[in-house]
Amino acid sequence: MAAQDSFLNERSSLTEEQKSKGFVYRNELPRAYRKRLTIHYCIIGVLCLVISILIGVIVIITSSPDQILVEKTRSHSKRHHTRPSEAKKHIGVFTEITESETQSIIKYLKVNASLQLSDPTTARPNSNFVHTIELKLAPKEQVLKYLDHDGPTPVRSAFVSIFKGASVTPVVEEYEVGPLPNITYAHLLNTTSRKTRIPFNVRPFSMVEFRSIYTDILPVVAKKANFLLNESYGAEFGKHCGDRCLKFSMTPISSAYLAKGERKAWFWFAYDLEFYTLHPLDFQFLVDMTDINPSNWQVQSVWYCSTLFDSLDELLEKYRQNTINKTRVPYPAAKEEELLTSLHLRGDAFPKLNLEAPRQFEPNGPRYTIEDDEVTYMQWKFTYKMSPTIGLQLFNIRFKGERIAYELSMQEIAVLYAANSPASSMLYFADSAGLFGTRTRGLLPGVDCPDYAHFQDIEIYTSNNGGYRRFEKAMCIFEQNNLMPLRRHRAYGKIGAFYGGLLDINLVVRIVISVINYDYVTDFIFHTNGAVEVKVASTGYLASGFYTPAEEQYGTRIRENVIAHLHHHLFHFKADIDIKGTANRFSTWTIKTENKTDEWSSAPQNWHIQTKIKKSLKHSELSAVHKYNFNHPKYLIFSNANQTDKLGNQKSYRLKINGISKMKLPRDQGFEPSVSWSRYQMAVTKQKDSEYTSSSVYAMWDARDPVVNFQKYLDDNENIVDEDLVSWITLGTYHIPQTEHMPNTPTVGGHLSFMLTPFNYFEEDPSMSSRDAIRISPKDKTRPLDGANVERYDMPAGTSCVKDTESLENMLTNSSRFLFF
Ligand SMILES: *[C@@H]1O[C@H](CO)[C@@H](O)[C@H](O)[C@H]1NC(C)=O
Ligand SMILES: *[C@@H]1O[C@H](CO)[C@@H](O)[C@H](O)[C@H]1NC(C)=O
Ligand SMILES: *[C@@H]1O[C@H](CO)[C@@H](O)[C@H](O)[C@H]1NC(C)=O
Ligand SMILES: *[C@@H]1O[C@H](CO)[C@@H](O)[C@H](O)[C@H]1NC(C)=O
Ligand SMILES: *[C@@H]1O[C@H](CO)[C@@H](O)[C@H](O)[C@H]1NC(C)=O
Ligand SMILES: *[C@@H]1O[C@H](CO)[C@@H](O)[C@H](O)[C@H]1NC(C)=O
Ligand SMILES: *[C@@H]1O[C@H](CO)[C@@H](O)[C@H](O)[C@H]1NC(C)=O
Ligand SMILES: *[C@@H]1O[C@H](CO)[C@@H](O)[C@H](O)[C@H]1NC(C)=O
Ligand SMILES: [Cu+2]
Repeated sequence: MAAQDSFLNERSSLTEEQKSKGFVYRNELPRAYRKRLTIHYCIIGVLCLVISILIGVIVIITSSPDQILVEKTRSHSKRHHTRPSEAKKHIGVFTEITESETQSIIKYLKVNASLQLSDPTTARPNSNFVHTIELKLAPKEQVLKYLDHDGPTPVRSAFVSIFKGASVTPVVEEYEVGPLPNITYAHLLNTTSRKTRIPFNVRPFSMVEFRSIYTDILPVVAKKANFLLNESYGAEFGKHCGDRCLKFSMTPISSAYLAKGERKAWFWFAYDLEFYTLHPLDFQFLVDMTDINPSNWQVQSVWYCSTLFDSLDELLEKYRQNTINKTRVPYPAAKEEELLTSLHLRGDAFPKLNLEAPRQFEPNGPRYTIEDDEVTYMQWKFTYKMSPTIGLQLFNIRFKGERIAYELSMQEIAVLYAANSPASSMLYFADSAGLFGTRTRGLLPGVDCPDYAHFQDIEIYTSNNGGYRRFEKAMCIFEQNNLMPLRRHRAYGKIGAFYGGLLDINLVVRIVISVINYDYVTDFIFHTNGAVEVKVASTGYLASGFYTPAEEQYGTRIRENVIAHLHHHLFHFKADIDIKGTANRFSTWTIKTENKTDEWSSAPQNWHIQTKIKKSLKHSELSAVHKYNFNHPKYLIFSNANQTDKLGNQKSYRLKINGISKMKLPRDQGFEPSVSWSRYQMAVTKQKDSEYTSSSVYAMWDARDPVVNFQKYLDDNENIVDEDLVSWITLGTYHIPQTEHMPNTPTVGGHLSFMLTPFNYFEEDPSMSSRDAIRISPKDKTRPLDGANVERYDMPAGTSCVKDTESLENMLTNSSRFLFF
């Protein structure tokens, strides 16, 4: 990711995609064939309608629980539609702060004259304004009492961050405001787990600050340097650039690389073409933004043509005097459609015929329900919430009525670059500064999620969006099968032939976080066997820099003047796991090697080497940190010691991590303290309400003294035996770019994931109760090749809406040879 104002702004690449889609779909079929296809589909459409009417009738006259579920679903989630905002929204313990609550909070705070609050749409950096408002989750113990034991409704309050640029000592303060809806207090949060009075120089960027960058910095630089920019690159910055324009990017500098109290950023120019992060130029300038008054911000160093100048004036003077090297790059000649950096179709188009790609559909409509923020799917139930800062959080995740996890959420996305030039080498991004809740929107039906998915709008308050706003299609929920058997067995042969199989059918909650150039697709996947999986993949554009030989070892030259730099993607997740209650323990089961004497062996060599399990209960937070070691393969097990099955197995869930990555920055050096969580592939802490998140919106700036220091959560080294435990998982990967990452990096091969999967928790696989399974048994056990019965557990035998395929019944009725031979 490269940082500039679109960190906060909507970007409009969709229209481009739609344009290119029109091109893809141009008709290449002979006219007659085209007509036939159309008619065929029309008939199918009518058939579908008839079938769904029939199903509707069946639903009404029969009353098996599953069918009632189908009926309920229909009235709740409308396909292709987001739910309208209800006037009287049900407010649960996990419900994000509502519009009317936001109004009350703002009103309450505005009454307090000492806060001098400005409206964020007109505020300046030296004003006070409310940056974010979100739910302050009630203490877990209270929430559980309320949920499980009819306890009192916990007091509802909000977590409010206020930028106080107008203070004598400018500061960001974090308040708790409550109780909602009839507010009586707004007090500074009181916790030792994070700073709640934050030095102003480590504040996250805001629309307010960007407005000043546009008015106080860029015009000054452009006015002086546009002639140089035009001579060097054939383009200019500002209003009068015509059709050859430059765009700026911004690299905020972590406090680790600055004197105490300073706030600085590198800016650099790129061609304003699709897409500008692949069109960087070698003009970078450093701005001191420490002063709260933007008119005192100063351009300091300038980097141009691989040379660092002490000031813009020095560069311009030497440039005019011709005493320095000059860059001469022609403005890209190609039409935008032909640029290798654009997302328009190009090359030898395929497929040759206008035949649609395979896709999934729901034959009988959705099989899940969404009531307020609660999703029910088969044996699963959970509540979702979209926080402006953290983004999507899932709460109270239950399987068969038992809580498996109290919270599951992403905490941070970091991208750490390496480079020679100043602006690129200072790129250390902690993306939550861009406010994840506002980065998720605009999911495209049929591409980002299946067209039959439920698309959910969200509403949140942030100053960056000028107040309480709705973001459309911010998340989607859909059921799918991933075309992989969850389980199957084909027992073949003359005796005992049978077949049993079940697809991995699951429910997906998906968001795509777009942060300038990168798009992070994050899925929460609920499988029918009681496993819940979290998966993230990145796509979108690379960030890049101007190529010089000095950049060679930091990346891949992907075009004449462009190098895409090596970078490290890191993702941090929170999984508040609860196994049969909150008193849990964590053990590692390590695979060891033993040298064993085989007493029964008659060979002269009577010993043999084999593996064995060593179970090790972890007693304290520091002893439970997981640093992957190839020599010691491990299972990570969360158990309830008091819940053993009759065989003595402790009921447990296993955490399986698929996407470990080694942090190569030394501990406590540079940016590293802001992402101290990345020291561990997994860590376990005793649950504390105050240790709510592992990162913060300040992480991009605060390395000198992190606002949230995850390491501190571990350093008190609490006992973790039979305690309420939280697991923190780091996923990551290094990217060394390649030319094929133009224009976009693919998600293919890039999925990182972890999974919570039952481990001796159930006596047998819970998916055994799935009526989506199929069993095939020979009609006559002694003659397995002479026909077999298909058992579908009363499920419909398949709606042939899209294409007539031979039914399994037909295929198997007189010969099952292909299966059992
Ligand atoms: C007003 O805000 C200040 C902090 O700026 C706080 O100390 C004071 O208690 C607030 N007054 C009321 C009535 O909430
Ligand atoms: C809040 O105040 C309103 C109006 O005064 C009152 O009707 C309502 O019951 C109060 N709500 C709570 C939760 O106290
Ligand atoms: C913070 O909370 C602690 C414990 O609840 C209390 O002793 C202390 O006085 C509080 N500090 C402030 C500044 O409110
Ligand atoms: C840049 O320079 C070219 C060539 O001198 C000139 O035609 C053009 O108008 C300049 N661009 C701007 C925006 O002034
Ligand atoms: C200009 O570039 C050349 C070739 O890269 C280099 O040898 C020379 O030192 C540079 N001159 C200045 C003034 O930087
Ligand atoms: C295993 O034990 C036997 C008998 O003590 C010994 O001779 C042999 O070297 C051992 N092998 C290894 C690999 O340690
Ligand atoms: C486990 O059960 C024993 C006996 O019922 C009880 O004393 C103990 O507190 C329980 N421990 C936990 C962690 O629940
Ligand atoms: C299966 O065999 C029966 C009896 O011989 C026959 O009537 C039927 O048409 C056959 N079905 C298929 C699909 O071949
Ligand atoms: Cu990458």
